[in-house]
Amino acid sequence: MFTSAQALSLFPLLSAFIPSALALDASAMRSKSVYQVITDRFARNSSVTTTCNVADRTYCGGTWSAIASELDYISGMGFDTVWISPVVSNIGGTTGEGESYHGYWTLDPNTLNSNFGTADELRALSTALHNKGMYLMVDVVVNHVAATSSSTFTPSAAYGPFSAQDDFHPFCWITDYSNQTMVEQCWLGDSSVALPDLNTESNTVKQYWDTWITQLVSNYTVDAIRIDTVKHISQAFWPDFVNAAGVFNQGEVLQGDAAYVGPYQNNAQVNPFNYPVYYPLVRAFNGTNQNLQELTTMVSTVKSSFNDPTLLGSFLNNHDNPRFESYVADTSLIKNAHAYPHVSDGIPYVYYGSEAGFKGGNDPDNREPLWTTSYDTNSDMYKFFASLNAARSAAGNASSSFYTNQMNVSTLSNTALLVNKAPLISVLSTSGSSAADASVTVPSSASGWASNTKVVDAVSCNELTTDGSGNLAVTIKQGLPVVLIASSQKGAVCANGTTSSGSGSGSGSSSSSKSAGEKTASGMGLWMAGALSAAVFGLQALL
Ligand code: ABC
Ligand code: CA
Repeated sequence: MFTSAQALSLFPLLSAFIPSALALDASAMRSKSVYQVITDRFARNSSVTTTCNVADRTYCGGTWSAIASELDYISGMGFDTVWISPVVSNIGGTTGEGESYHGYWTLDPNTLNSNFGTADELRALSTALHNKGMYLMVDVVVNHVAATSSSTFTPSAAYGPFSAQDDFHPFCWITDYSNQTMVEQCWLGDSSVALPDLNTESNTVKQYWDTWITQLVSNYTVDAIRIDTVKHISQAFWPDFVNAAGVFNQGEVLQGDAAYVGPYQNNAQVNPFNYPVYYPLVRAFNGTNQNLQELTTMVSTVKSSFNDPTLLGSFLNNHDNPRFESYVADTSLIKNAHAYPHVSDGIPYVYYGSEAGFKGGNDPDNREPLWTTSYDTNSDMYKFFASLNAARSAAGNASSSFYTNQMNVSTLSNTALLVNKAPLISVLSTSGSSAADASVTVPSSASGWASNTKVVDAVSCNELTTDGSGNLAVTIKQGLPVVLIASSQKGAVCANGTTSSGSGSGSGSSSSSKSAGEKTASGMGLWMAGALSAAVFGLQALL
């Protein structure tokens, strides 16, 4: 079986007309592993040398074309999908909260943010990713635009399509997050930067956005979208929007209560980030010997609250929360916490800089420039993420149901968590790096392993063998995570050696696996139909 890129290279003429992308649907997305960047902070042209002070909240010079130049750095850790900041033009100048460098302060959704590059450069990033068998995820904001003051804000042509008073909900601040009508119809922001709330119940606004997302995806060959502020728009808005997008969506419903977040997946066709697990996950590893009960209970709650927990976005860090590393310095606790999203249900997301040991706290401190690290591919954490991605891909290759089967999570001791997502079985520890060696047993009843089965730990690359009953004795050393898979996968997870977390084997491995639902031949047909109809009807590009 050859890849789309290879297929297209056989037909150079065709490939000139058909985007080489294989847009991601839900089933294809399950096998993906996402690296999140802040476009302004991930990479910039080397000719720009100004200092980037995060506290200033100003543009630091990151661009789409500079991201395209660092794709090997990302794929070298085994990530195959890149989530970039919102791409549309934002309010200019400075505010009480600095500049719009993060991209969430929309001015005109019909034009691009020129700080990040041109339309051709965005397309070139998309193409560069696809040529490497990688995927582009774009962040989209449809809840609001931005203004420097709530009282002086007036809809005008500057806001592109949103120039009428009726396009907006009347001004009021969101002051009570338990009042859902207020959450949906009042404004986010504050006296420095107001986020005028769009009247997404209006047919004009709704239809604009549906057309906009179809064209954005098509114009830039976007493979998946991250949707901002999902809970600030009524659930009824979303099904048409996500269908118009036609690609996988991961949505931000910033709430820790699974009962609140669940309906967005179950009714509104949005796949939320797993904020319900995020908070207990941070607390579980926030210091040694934390109680693990809250996390195991939440895993059960999530299972009963969501139609499909395997499509949730699993993360430890992102651009809105203090980095985990700002709470915890112990490298073993950090590794265990980072392992969780990779070895559990859902699509793993890693926020840029986690591999570089960044430890910024609250926004804006958690948005450090990455160029100061010289894109070091030899750091312990860089290699650790490569091992995690390799283990996850190996499990997906070993079992067709790996991504869709739901895990079981339980405790093996007060400090050891068993994450059982066969054929990947992990023991995560809260004991910290200075703890004495500790032994736990993974029972055959949980793992399903037969007697005398050889397994390998993708982190240490040590091999272990089950006993005559199929039970496995695991020694936790220095509080490090243990990520186990059948030894037949050793070549995939520990290609270069037998010791250390740095197997360095993750390069490109996860992008090589294609799951059953991936749009291959038929997807190409769709793209061809799209290209033809665009040519025939002269489809007007909004962007
Ligand atoms: C700016 C400054 C910040 C300053 C802030 C007030 O203003 O930079 O330093 O603190 C963008 C920028 C930000 C900017 C904001 C506002 O715009 O990135 O730098 O902050 O101008 C999304 C994006 C986010 C983006 C926006 C706006 C939305 O991911 O990057 O911000 O487009 C709410 C929204 C959520 C939003 C988030 C920032 O604010 O719902 O969509 N994120 C509670 C509420 C949440 C609320 C959260 C805010 O507080 O329920 O709705 O998020 O802190 C749990 C509970 C949760 C609770 C948390 C705190 O605790 O279960 O409900 O969340 O236990
Ligand atoms: Ca709203």
